[in-house]
Amino acid sequence: MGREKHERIPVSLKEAANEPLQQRLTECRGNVESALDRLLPREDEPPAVLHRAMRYAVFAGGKRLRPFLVLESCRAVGGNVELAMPAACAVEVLHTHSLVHDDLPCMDNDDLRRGKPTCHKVFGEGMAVLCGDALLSLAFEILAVRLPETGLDAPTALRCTETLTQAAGSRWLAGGQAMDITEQTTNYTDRSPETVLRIHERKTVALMQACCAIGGLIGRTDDGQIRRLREYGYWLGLAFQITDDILDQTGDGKSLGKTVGKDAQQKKLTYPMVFGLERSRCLASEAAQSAVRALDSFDGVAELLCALALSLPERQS
Ligand code: GRG
Repeated sequence: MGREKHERIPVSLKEAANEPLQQRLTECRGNVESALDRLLPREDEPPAVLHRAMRYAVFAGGKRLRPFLVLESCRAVGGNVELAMPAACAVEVLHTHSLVHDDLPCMDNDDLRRGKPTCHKVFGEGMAVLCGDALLSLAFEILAVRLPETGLDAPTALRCTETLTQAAGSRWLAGGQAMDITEQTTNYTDRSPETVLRIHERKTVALMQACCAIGGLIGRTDDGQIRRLREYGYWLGLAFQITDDILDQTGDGKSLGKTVGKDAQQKKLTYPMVFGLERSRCLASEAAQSAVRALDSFDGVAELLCALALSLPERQS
């Protein structure tokens, strides 16, 4: 009502859309980091070393893409973005948990994350395991306690919690990591497109879909819109992870803030391994365009979500 119908962003105009996108991403990062600062235990609260580790991992940097998806999905359905801030923080805290555990010697054994030494390199392995555990627990505490405090109704807050719980569990995020590890130990005997897709859907896509759905839920939209946001999240997450695979081969470690070339070294099943680099680039771009198409019926109010999707295959960090 009273909102002009905007043209959908044509792919060729994606650069033009980048400035507002960059502005909103910067604004989102600032707001989310201030909110995270209020939600995380203080560094001097005992046990101080654990709280220092949690803050180190959360504030080491990071694009804050998942909170952006929560907030922008809420905005796109006309919701009150302020009500979505605790959920935006919860998904970032859960994501950081997964990074801390992913970097452990028993998993990917990485020394560098977000341009800094990984949590276990600074605090030791035992403390990094506990830091990850405490972050996972904090993510759900934020949803259970802080989200209802905004005045959001209890059934909606519960649906948000259910959405994140499912996305994180053994069928999705944790399950994707399990498949990833299994592929490495079996020396990637199965190099099929179906298998790499199954892993990516779990390891990366599911959480991004959950972020979009949670934003829509807090915006109190209908099931049809939630379905469209989920579909957008699916294609966006796929474009993101295919590009991540490509950047691990072709990217610059300094911009990425992590060691490159690890996928090949650890014999990970990736898109470039299955499809080659050129085809992978096309698939990332097609996935980004499918994300935009999923939001066709939003009539321009989801411009920045579309711009984000189109920017992903070009990303360097
Ligand atoms: C959540 C119960 C539970 C278990 C987690 C360790 C683990 C199980 C999963 C690891 C999943 C993982 C690290 C997937 C990779 C996804 C990915 C490409 C992360 C990098 O995301 P960016 O680039 O990172 O958005 P920043 O640092 O910008 O936030």
